[in-house]
Amino acid sequence: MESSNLYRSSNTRASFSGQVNRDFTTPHPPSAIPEKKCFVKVVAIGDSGVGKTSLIQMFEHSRFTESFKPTIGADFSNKEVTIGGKIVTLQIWDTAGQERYQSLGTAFYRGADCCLLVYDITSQSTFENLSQWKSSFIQKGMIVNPETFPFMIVGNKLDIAEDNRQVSEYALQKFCKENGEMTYIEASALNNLNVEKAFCKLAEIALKRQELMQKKTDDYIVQEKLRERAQKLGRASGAQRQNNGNRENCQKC
Ligand SMILES: Nc1nc2c(ncn2[C@@H]2O[C@H](COP(=O)(O)OP(=O)(O)O)[C@@H](O)[C@H]2O)c(=O)[nH]1
Ligand SMILES: [Mg+2]
Repeated sequence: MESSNLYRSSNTRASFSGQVNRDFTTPHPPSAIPEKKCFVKVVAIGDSGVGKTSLIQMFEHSRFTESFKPTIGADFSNKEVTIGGKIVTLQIWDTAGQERYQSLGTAFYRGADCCLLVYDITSQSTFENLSQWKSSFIQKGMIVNPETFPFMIVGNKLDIAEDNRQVSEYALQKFCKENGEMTYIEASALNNLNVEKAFCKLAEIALKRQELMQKKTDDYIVQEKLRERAQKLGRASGAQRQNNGNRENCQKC
């Protein structure tokens, strides 16, 4: 069992699978997020069957189900965690890996603060598809500054890796290095190994990025205000000079 500084409060759930033409698609559009938000939208993606739902279920409810029920469309739920002394609401989106739902990606990915890219350690193809998942996420989610966007690669099913491993740790490290030093972890939803660590680490990185972006916006606003003020002062002293000139001319005549 992992040590835990987490606690759960409200757990909200919703599922979507049909046409995306309602308001739910952006539960927290960036414009609606308060400045000092402690809110992180996490989107879990990856091939069908890699264990996305299982990882989320284990993280949220500490339970594991053997049977495989494919996720339909997408599903989100909220969980509160404590990170660095702050209470943070994680809104976790569990998406379907099947082709037929991929057109819905745009709606589910938008407004994401971070992304959990999941593959199955015992299936090489699920690992090879990560690049595709990542670029599709960046494109459909209209991710700004994708080079600094927090991705966490999770190699799931570590419990059966000993006999069935198809993806080496070296390959995982190499992939992450080549893709902008992405964070990675091997985990097991079944054994609850590194599950909490994966979500909390990712949320921590996402929060840091949010703070940095907020600081950049604050600095920009301050710079703009200073520039405006300098312009006003410049205009005022220009007008003053003009007035003085006019007065001198008057005195002469
Ligand atoms: N051995 C093992 N099986 C897992 C693990 N995680 C998920 N599974 C199984 O893999 C199948 C697919 O899991 P699911 O979470 O539905 O995958 P998803 O399609 O990515 O959401 C299910 O039968 C799970 O019981 C794991 O860590 N270890
Ligand atoms: Mg699923």
